[in-house]
Amino acid sequence: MAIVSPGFHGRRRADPDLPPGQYLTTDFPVLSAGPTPRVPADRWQFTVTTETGAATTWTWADLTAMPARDVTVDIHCVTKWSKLGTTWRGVPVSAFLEDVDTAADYAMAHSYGGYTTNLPLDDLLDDQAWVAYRYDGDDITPEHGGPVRLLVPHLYFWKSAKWLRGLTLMLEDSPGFWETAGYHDYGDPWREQRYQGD
Ligand SMILES: Nc1nc2c(c(=O)[nH]1)N[C@H]1C(S)=C(S)[C@@H](COP(=O)(O)O)O[C@H]1N2
Ligand SMILES: [Mo]
Repeated sequence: MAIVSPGFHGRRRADPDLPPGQYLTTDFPVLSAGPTPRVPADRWQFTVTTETGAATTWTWADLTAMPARDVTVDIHCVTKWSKLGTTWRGVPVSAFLEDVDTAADYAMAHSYGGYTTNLPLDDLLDDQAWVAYRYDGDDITPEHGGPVRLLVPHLYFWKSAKWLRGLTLMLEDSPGFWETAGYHDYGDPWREQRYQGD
């Protein structure tokens, strides 16, 4: 006699907060392509460079004196874990672009250690992206990108560059570290844009 529990019958209803192909995790996995750079906050610098080479630099003291936001966001890694309701403090990326004269449509985020990732500039504006320096009420640990990481939660989490050190503004899109290896240039988890061509 076959016993079929009604609870396991048919397709399970998907969690509406979970993009296609993702599963929930409650821990916080560390994903780093190389060794963890140790950057003391008092030596951290962040430079925005335009397509003409004009550069503006902020220090940790500058960053932490700027108006910050506390945000609660869901994050989605392309290796299929998602973590819901993560809490961060950061300065909106827009604040660093206000006085910058640019015609660029794209940006390359650069990290201490050499990691890069490309994004459309529009995806860094408004309430979509932060230069983050607190996680869950504490300093961001080095493993998770401290002292400062980019936070762009509406795209796959590889776009959220850890150990952020700069943004280079670009007239044309150009692939970063994972994008050169075949990952998607945009990376929208809701459209499951994992690889080039998705
Ligand atoms: N500098 C740098 N940033 C990075 C990475 C990296 O290897 N180096 N990995 C990316 C990937 S693939 C993911 S999923 C997240 C992981 O962040 P976490 O280690 O805090 O979970 O960081 C992203 N940012
Ligand atoms: Mo990832």
